[in-house]
Amino acid sequence: MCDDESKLTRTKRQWADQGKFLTGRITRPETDRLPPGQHLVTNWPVLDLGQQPIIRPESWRLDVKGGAENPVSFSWTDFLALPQSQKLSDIHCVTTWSRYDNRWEGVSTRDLLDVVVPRAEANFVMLTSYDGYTTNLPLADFAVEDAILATHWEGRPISAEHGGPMRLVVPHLYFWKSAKWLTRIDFLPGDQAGFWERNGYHMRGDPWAEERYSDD
Ligand SMILES: Nc1nc2c(c(=O)[nH]1)N[C@H]1C(S)=C(S)[C@@H](COP(=O)(O)O)O[C@H]1N2
Ligand SMILES: [Mo]
Repeated sequence: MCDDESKLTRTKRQWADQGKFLTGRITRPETDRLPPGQHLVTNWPVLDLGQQPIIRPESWRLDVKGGAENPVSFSWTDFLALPQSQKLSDIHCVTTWSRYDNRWEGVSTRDLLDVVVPRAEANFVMLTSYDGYTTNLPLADFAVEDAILATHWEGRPISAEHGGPMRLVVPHLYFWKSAKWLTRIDFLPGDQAGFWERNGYHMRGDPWAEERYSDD
């Protein structure tokens, strides 16, 4: 236990030294809330590859595998036993819609990282979902304060079409990085392209910099 804690503290200090937790959270004036090229919607469109898996809680798993000091395969019960958080954030989809003030509940990515502890050499994350979807992002972006492995939206369980029972939400990147039906997380030393990233989309996807396509 002592050993684990010193390892965790060491990892966190390394992240702090590298500025890993400093990049995502940006305070903006209300008038500057909509990123360039976006328009506001009040509905919540559904976008995916067209195959929406239905996962029963008994068979659901979240496997945190590659690049973790403490690899864990979470059952639904294990996952609900992690510390629970609430976040309020805006959605920015690369197809140009944005939706303000979404209230999420679930497990913050930081609380997950505290348990699994990425290895010191981990700098990127690969996410894999039940529909075969993959997407990649820097560990620093995955680890921002308002990123959440969400089970609830506006006080209700997230519907199957929006990625229930659990989806990632990383609000400061385009929404394609927010994997629905997430089932596997791998930490990698180098960046690897996920599904849309192999199909012409940007490796990072910052809406404020309009990082839409790979040649931007
Ligand atoms: N598993 C999975 N996650 C996914 C996708 C997908 O096809 N499969 N599509 C992405 C894209 S392109 C967007 S815009 C958002 C859409 O989420 P929503 O349908 O809840 O609006 O999910 C992202 N996460
Ligand atoms: Mo999207």
